[in-house]
Amino acid sequence: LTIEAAEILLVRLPLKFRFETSFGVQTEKLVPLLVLHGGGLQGVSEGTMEWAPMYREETVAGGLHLLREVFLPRVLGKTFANPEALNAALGSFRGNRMARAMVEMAAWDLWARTLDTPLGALLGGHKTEVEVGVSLGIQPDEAATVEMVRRHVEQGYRRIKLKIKPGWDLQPVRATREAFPGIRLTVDANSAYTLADTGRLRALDDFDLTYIEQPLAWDDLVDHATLQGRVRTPLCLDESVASAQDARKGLAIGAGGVINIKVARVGGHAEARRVHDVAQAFGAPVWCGGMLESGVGRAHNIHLSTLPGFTLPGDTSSASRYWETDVIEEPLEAVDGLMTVPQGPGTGVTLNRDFVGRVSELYEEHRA
Ligand code: OSB
Ligand code: MG
Repeated sequence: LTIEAAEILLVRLPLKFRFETSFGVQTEKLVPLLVLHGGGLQGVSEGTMEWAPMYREETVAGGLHLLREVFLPRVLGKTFANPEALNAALGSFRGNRMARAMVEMAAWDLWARTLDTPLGALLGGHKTEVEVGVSLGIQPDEAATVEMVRRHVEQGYRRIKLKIKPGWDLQPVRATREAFPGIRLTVDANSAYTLADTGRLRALDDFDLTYIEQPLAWDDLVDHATLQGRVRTPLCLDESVASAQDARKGLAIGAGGVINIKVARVGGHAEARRVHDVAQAFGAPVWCGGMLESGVGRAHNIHLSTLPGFTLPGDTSSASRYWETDVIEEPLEAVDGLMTVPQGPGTGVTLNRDFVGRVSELYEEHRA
């Protein structure tokens, strides 16, 4: 695995829907892309940090700085035994896992292409299709929520996740549960509550939710354990699991019963697999989360989801829900809630150079 050159691109994609969460409203996605070149092949990854530190602490600008000044200089012109050896070259740096994951994930794609193997198979996955659900943003009222849910239930999505925030939680959940008594339903608060809201969160126990995702602070495990002692519904950890060690600590103290694994949030595929393995040891189901990825990140997510512990439907819904034009050539479309794993080596998808070249706000080539 020799890294001969790297390209950084930055694409701004308009979202087809207004996506409101407890931390804000998104109408477009700023997508940094990294291409690593070696042996006549290329590996591609996507940064999933937001433009501002709204989800976790990382930002697009911070990630680009780290790529240019810190991470790429340590891998360019070098040869590594495999992607884990490459990641070890970045191992002494703290945090900033989404930025590091850009290098690690592109290296996995490149390595899998070098070995002429699909990425999922290389990670140890066997599935040829993965179950997916949708994450639906906060709507103006109950009627709009139910209508939105209906459209996606009709498309066959295997799980509906509603974004909630203080003041907009029991209402959409009650309306949705009444309209669709049998669906797999979850909520995601993106850290909008505190233990002072325990009563309101406990009231969600009446609606047969599969889990309540990240109700408390983004950097907390301890309060989640206290809350889990007071609600029946399993808590699902998203923001507050940045590593396999976090997963171990969280599950050991009972901070939740489910983990949302986002490959970039934990620093790449190898760490994501370690989180998966820790969860399996605790008997905790995991699923693959999403960050409104373009086709590049979406394809990585699909491959990760082929690992056996991913027993709950993920967030990797059809790319056409999000974008008029994607940055890859292949469509990534779920049919009846099943996403087919792209065939071919690596992620199995190809950058649409034409489109990306036309819209990219940034183009840099880096060499040793
Ligand atoms: O918490 O899972 C989250 C999007 C951006 C930031 C955080 C989250 C999300 C989603 C969207 O829920 C999932 C998707 O459709 O990609
Ligand atoms: Mg979440």
